[in-house]
Amino acid sequence: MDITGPVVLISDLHLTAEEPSGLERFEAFTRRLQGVRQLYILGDLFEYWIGDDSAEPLGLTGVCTALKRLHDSGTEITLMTGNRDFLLGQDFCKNTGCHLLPEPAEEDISGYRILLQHGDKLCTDDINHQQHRATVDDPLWRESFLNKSFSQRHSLAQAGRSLSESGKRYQSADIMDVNQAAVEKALLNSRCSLLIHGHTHRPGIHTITLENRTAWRIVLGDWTAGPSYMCVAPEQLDLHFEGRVLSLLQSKEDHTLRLHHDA
Ligand SMILES: [Mn+2]
Repeated sequence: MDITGPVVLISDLHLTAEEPSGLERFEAFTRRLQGVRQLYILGDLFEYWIGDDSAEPLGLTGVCTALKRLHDSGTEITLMTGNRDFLLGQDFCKNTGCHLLPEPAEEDISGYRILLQHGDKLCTDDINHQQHRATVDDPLWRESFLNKSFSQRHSLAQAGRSLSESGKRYQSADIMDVNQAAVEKALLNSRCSLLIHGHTHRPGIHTITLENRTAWRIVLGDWTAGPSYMCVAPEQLDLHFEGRVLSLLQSKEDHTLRLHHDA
């Protein structure tokens, strides 16, 4: 799989020392990114993160080193947090050379204005998840959590993870996907006709007809089957996942985008 664009977006790597092959895969991928102008990470880089003192005790210093090396080689790294690693903060960014990007964000990328989100906040049918997210987004909750000792935070996170794993088994496939009305609202509230998000682990490109325009929703894949990433170049957006490529190609005549499947 080729890295073709000056800007690359990834999400949902769910890196953890419990799966060393994932860490190796990420480090190898960052080496392939040398020369890329900008890397966006749209959340859930880590399976969990419980404060910026986590890297060493969680066995994740290699990831930080790989990011720092990439940054030092000239690639700008822009990081949005996800629902697993929402506690990534300024110390992590300082150590790795990343910029933190608040969610949602509208960014100018290779001539396109693109709405970026992790994606879980678009899954509005998942009421339990939205309640949990509202709790952990509260600055008072965060302050009190981060003031606990590392081992207390670790126990709480482990308990939360096992709850979330068992909870998922009882939810229907539909509930875990984005809500169409939430997607339309997010696009209408923005000046964008492109939305890129992750979280659902359902990579694909979907067209959306809004009141006044056609828009596209691009979903980044997770990394279970290998790196999934999006390259954004001035006339072409390529989504790589599971050994496939889906592309949006810009027409030379009217600058509209059309979907192209690989052979
Ligand atoms: Mn997520």
